[in-house]
Amino acid sequence: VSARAARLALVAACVLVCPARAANLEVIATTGAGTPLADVVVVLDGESAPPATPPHGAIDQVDKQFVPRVSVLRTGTVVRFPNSDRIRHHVYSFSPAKTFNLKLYSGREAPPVVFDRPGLVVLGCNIHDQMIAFVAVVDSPWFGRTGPDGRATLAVPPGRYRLRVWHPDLAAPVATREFVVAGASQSLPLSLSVAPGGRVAEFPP
Ligand SMILES: [Cu+2]
Repeated sequence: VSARAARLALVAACVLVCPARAANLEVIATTGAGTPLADVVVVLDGESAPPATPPHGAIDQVDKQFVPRVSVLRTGTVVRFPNSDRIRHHVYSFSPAKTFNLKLYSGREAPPVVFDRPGLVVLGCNIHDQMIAFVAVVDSPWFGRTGPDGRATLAVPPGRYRLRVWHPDLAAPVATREFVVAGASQSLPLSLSVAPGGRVAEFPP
């Protein structure tokens, strides 16, 4: 087989099985005052999603804080809870989407937790009241969380989606809306009003 024929066969195979090429969607989140806003969760729910390879994640405990404070995960993700502090923590959740209890432990003793249902899971530590973290569990593979610069980049195939936006400190919920991803890269500016210290914002179902 010549190299050219092999290349043509590869192209033909790809036309048959490769999904449409993903476009980069850049989320740029700021507060009303224009400050970059970290930990904004953006989810695009599409009509068909590729099957999940069993995904894994981790939520660490460092200096009596959960790291990261906000996670967004696909349903079915297996999450480890290493404890990097020299003191023990007791991680729990009363959230309906995942109720669990990792009794006082240190190091890597705690068994992993499978987040097997969509929804928001709020984590706490039984010993340290200030420890709080949020896990947004979603059925879609297309999601992101903004970093300290307020930005997140999602690779999403072109198509029509339902857009969900969430942050734990949202002053008012952001309405879900239809969002069209074109073939080219595009940006999604989000100006969000947050009220830290208030009630945890409801995660849009
Ligand atoms: Cu603790």
